[in-house]
Amino acid sequence: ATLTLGMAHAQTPDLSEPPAIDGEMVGDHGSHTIRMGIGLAETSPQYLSSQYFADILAERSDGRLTVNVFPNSQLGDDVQMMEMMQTGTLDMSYPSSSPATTYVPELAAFDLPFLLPTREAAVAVMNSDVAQGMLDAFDGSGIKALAFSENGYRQLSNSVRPVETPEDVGGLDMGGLTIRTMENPVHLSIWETLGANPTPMAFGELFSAMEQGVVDGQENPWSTILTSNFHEVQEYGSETRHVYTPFILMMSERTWDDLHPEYQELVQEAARKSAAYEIQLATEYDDWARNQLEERGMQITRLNDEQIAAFQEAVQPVYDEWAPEIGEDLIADIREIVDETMND
Ligand code: 2Q2
Repeated sequence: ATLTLGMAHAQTPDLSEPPAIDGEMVGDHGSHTIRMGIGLAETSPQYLSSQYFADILAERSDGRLTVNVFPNSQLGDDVQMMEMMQTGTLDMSYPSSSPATTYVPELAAFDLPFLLPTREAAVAVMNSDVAQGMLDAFDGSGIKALAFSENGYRQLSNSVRPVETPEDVGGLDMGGLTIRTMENPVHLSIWETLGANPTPMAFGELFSAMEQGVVDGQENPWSTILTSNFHEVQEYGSETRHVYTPFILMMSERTWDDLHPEYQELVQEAARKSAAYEIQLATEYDDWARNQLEERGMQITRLNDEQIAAFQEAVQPVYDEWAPEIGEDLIADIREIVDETMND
């Protein structure tokens, strides 16, 4: 992959190779070139797993299905690329679930803070019938939602001060931090509740907004912070793990409807396999990326159980406000899946 000029990308950890591509060759049902836009860099799990998706399609279709992946928000940001898939001007993308709540409001369950306490619980929820129901709910919107994978546990970073407590966010007399959020109402609510000044913004504009001091901070998984070089403009990190965000692998329904049923089956199979691989890569990246950020000068505060509990308590009003909107039953179903993984 050609590296983007001027953005010296971090190297990657020792990542697992993708599983060998096996399975039947599909029949000859014509050739398709699929354009896919993603937000992250070539070193990210999102990009590496998208290449694996492309390899499965090419190999199993004898080269008739080609996927060209455009990283670094080159084709637009999450909201724009979802609109482009709806109108059929873009074939695929891989946004977070958060900006997609405009299509499927139930996805906002994933934005509730501290709902998914462990990766095992998060993966169990993403692989559940409840989650499949959310993917199916896209049908008819112009977007075919194929699979969930891991964007990951979101961590707070900022350029002003170390953050250990909710008060450090709100700043009391110092004034609240200006925090960029995804374009999602629950995230706005989280940071308002913590006393920050939340500013929704497309991911592609975030680096320059931080560089120019338009925002003080943002929140994303460590691997995103590293592979997008945020440490160059963010001095302080706090291991808040306040939300676990999924990615959703998506295809334009126009593109999907154009594919022969045998090709559709292959796309769905390749989506599930590449999503599982992406979760494995994201897992291997997470702690490594945090350590890399520290090596590159970021001051990262790890929070102990009491400090996390203080954040959980401080954002309780978010549940009070949003649980009725999202659906108490849906949240209860998710909590049941979470509890099952915790009791094992
Ligand atoms: O904070 C964000 O916007 C990111 O977590 C993005 O949702 C994510 O990186 C996508 O832009 C990837 O296409």
